[in-house]
Amino acid sequence: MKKVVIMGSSGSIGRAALDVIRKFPDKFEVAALCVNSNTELLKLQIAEFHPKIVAVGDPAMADKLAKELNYSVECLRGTEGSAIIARECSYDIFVGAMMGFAGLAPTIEAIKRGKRVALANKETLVVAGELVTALCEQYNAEMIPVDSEHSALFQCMLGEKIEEVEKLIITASGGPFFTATRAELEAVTIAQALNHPTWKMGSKITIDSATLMNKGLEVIEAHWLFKFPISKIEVVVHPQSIIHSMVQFIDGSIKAQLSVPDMHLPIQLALSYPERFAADHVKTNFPALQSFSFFEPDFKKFECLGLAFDVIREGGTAPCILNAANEIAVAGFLRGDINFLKIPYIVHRALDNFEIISNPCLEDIYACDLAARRFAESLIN
Ligand code: MN3
Repeated sequence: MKKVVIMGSSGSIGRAALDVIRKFPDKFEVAALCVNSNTELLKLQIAEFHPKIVAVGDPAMADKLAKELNYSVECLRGTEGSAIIARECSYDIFVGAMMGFAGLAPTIEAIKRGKRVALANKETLVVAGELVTALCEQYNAEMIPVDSEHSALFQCMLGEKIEEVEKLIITASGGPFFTATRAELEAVTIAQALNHPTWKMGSKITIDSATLMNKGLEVIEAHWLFKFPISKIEVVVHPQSIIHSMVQFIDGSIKAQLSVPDMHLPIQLALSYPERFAADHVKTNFPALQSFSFFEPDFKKFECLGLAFDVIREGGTAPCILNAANEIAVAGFLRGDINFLKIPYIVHRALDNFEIISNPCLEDIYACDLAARRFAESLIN
């Protein structure tokens, strides 16, 4: 029986992880759950999965929940709460499915204890890839990707030698504005941007998919996860989202991992690996799919994608600035304060505004994140 901690249990990945655990009650049990503020859903999850401890990011919501539960379950508060759980709780697998930069601190705690980290929070590798991968080696922690593209690359790489890999080909759905003109992008509404063609996800990642920043973050994530040079990572638009990514080898052979889009599949594998468990979450019917198509991404129209390649070449704190400015810009767009094309503009301006620190320590990363956020906020106001 593996004990699982889920950070971000109210989000789409966290809920899917609980679906997998529900299906395999003899394999997994829930040790702890963390949410940012959705305590209504957390209460239902506590009643069903009986974690010994939970954490709620919003301190007032945490206190309210502790009272409602009559203190029958330990309820930690604030951002420190999830870090305490990662550091002190008894568990085997840490599912990192929280949103944004907040995922970094608890993930580092789990790595330092040499746990298996099922990583869905891509920001952890984006902002601190060098540091985090070094810590994984130092503490012998195992990082298994949950992001569908990285799970695909991971599966294609099983049994292969990294030196025999020629390139990683990451597929992108292209998002809802794949065929839109630049003028149409200028006038995009929040509702249009939130209407993703193939995946149902949280609002931040859905906007990132519409700007292709999500694909950019995934390129950075793949670079660190597989320790692979950015010059050998390619993005190809594949609107059906059936091929989740591909690996091309030095002899020209290509391996791909396919299925209809369903996050249960990569989450289950991250929990069960090195085994595969029989499950019927995912049903792929080829005749019904009919056709696959592929296109080159438009770097001019989707500036965020090119910026992501740039920050990896620059290194140091550049990816951290990109991520912080993007989080603020996306929040601004979702509030209706800025238009869609202001998102890449703000990220670009933030990258131009700061000196890049090479080989940053964790304190540098925190300071850089805060400064880039403040700068991005000032551009919105
Ligand atoms: Mn993805």
